Amino acid sequence: LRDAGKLALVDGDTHKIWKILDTGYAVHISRLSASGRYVYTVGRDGLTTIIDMYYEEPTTVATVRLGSDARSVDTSKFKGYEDKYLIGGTYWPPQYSIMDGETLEPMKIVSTRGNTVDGDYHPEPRVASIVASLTKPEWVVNVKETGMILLVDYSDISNLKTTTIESAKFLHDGGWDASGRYFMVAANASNKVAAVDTKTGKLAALVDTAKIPHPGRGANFVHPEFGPVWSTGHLGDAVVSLISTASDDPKFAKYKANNWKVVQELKMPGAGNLFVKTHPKSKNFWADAPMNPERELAEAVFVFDKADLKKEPIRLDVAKDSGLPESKAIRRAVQPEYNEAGDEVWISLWGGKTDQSAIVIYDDKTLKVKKVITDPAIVTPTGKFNVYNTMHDVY
Ligand code: DHE
Repeated sequence: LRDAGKLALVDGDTHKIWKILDTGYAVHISRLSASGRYVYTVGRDGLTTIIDMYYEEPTTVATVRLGSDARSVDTSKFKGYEDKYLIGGTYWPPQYSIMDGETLEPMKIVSTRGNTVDGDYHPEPRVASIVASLTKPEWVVNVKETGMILLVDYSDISNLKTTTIESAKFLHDGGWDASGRYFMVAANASNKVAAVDTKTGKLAALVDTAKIPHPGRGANFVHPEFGPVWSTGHLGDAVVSLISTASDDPKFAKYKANNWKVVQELKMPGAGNLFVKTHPKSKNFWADAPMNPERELAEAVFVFDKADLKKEPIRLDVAKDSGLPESKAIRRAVQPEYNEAGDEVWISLWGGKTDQSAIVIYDDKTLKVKKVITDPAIVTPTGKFNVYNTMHDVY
């Protein structure tokens, strides 16, 4: 609940609000512990909170200030290290910190200052996305202004090993490909997506894309013609780019020639996309356009049929479907998020601080509204993080 500086925990079965807890200022993202017991939130003021969901009522059990400006946090997820450490990245100071996963005691503070991929010195490169590997004891830490991707190996914290991979400047958000081997991250102002091979610890590719890719964590599916793809929307172009991803699975060997190419651009009715999402059990692919200046695009989401992606997407008018009275201000439909079963899609209708906002829940098969949560406490909802899907990188 961005402008309220709070997090709402919502019961996915009953669609009822379970508890609302304070977080940092303009809370940004939430991540789940490997166990699924803890939620980690990070506010833009750097305040990170751990919420224990195994109490009678979810309870904030520890907090730490990572710095004064932050966007990203994740836990350690590799077998034997589950939730042992927490890592937080800051915009200011330019650094990442590693903390004890339970107490949040700081253990390591590592500056990101250094040279950019162009060779210039940068005094305050910001830490953008951080994602925990499930296949190795490491985090992928993306440094915006230098274009450096750090693979931080936490297996021996006292002898911290880091691989620094040169990619492209202005790294932002990203996610895993379906195999969990490649990390795909937007170098948004360079109109590129970097693919990092975490098995070899090297850059697998730099993919030229349409303008300003903005994937969130992206979306993975097996394309009927091109095989496994990871997708990103674009703030600067009216397309969704599908990038062919390599796979060790012999059944996908025939797609190898496509790897690391944009194999299709889905036509969106306008630019201003922030997030895309799909689910292995769904035949749909959802894309928002909250940053488009036109109301009929910003207040809607667009649903493609994965079996026929050339077909025009279905437009769902989220603001109208919310049943809320018309508003002069544009209420942005943002960030489709599936439930664990893959049969519901939750969309935030992000109104102004004093407007009534909503979370609109669609039936993924019928595209009909299943439920609208308009509790007055739901103030400026933006990101939603299904516990199971966020724990297991299902997107
Ligand atoms: Fe985000 C992800 C940075 C504005 C909602 N955003 C991210 C990530 C980064 C980032 C680095 C990846 C985190 C990760 O995976 O570890 N966001 C920034 C900015 O610098 C920017 C552009 C401006 C700012 O000053 O913060 C910005 N972000 C926004 C918004 O205005 C959004 C739409 C509403 C809000 O809540 O602030 C917004 N960002 C999100 C969401 C995610 C995110 C919901 C996670 C998406 C997911 O599904 O994982």
